[in-house]
Amino acid sequence: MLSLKFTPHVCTYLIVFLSPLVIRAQQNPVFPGWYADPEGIVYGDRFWIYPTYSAPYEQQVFFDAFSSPDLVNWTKHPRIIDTAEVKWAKKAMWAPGVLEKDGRYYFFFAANDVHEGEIGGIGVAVADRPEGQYKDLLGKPLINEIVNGAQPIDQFVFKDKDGTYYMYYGGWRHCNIVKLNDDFTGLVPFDDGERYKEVTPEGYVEGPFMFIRNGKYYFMWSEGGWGGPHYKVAYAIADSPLGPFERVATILEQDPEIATGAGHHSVIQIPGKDRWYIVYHRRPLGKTGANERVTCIDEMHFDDDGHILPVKMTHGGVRYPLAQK
Ligand code: FUB
Repeated sequence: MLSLKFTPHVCTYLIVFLSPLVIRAQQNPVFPGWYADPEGIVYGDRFWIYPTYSAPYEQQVFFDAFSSPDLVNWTKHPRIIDTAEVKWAKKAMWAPGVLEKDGRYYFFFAANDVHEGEIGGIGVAVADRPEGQYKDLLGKPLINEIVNGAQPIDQFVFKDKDGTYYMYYGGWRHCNIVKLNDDFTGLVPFDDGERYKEVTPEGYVEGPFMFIRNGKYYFMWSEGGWGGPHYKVAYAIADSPLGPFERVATILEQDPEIATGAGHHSVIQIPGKDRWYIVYHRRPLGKTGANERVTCIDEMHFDDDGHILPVKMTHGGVRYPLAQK
């Protein structure tokens, strides 16, 4: 029978070669606390995640951010913006969408769970650093009105190949696309004079996301109710940022071995590489509270035809040291 003596040499071997496995075994969720709707992005040599603080609406009065050099070790940046700064926001601060432009960091968000005739909707803030402090850019919502039945929440800002900035947004099963002006202070009409175009795909509920791979536009969204177990993510592939978006398949959903309610995601591409990670929230097994949502990351792969393969949710999660690109 093989016997193993724990000599100093063997102990060193175990620590060096097995510790990454131990870390992987504990990696999802990526940071502690109830956090949902995570927007992941690479700024310079760090990964960033900007999530919703998942709590009753009246307690959702701020945003925290998280940064990491390797998708494993995360630093919390508390309260990068709150309702004291955004005077029109009272509650339900949700689902950041972020980007850098000309050395400034823009932070789009929704507030107030707005309904017809109320103040609220999609706002935009700006800072000189990814961790803020963010300042409300307009002093009022960028989009307050309800157009085409879409609640103004869950915005995602997308820079097209030609430099045009589009924003996809919408709850209540409707998705609109708008064009943003250069300083993100307003909307620019499309060529036909319209400012809003509905691009809702079959099954869409909320949480739109867009990326380009090999020249194709991948449009993604969440389906089902975010408070329940059946929440999931689906996608379409198109030749234009305006669609049409024909539903291809579900790529993320509950797994009885891992978690329920998986959805409202974003996607991180390692710069310059065909390497992709899905950043999403899910509900731990045994939990049923709507706000019991945690932020996780897993790998996202494509088949040879460019279709997204179903994501395998894990407890182990991922690791990618940006310094070793
Ligand atoms: O977290 C608040 C809301 O839950 C988001 O805006 C929706 O997309 C859903 O995830």
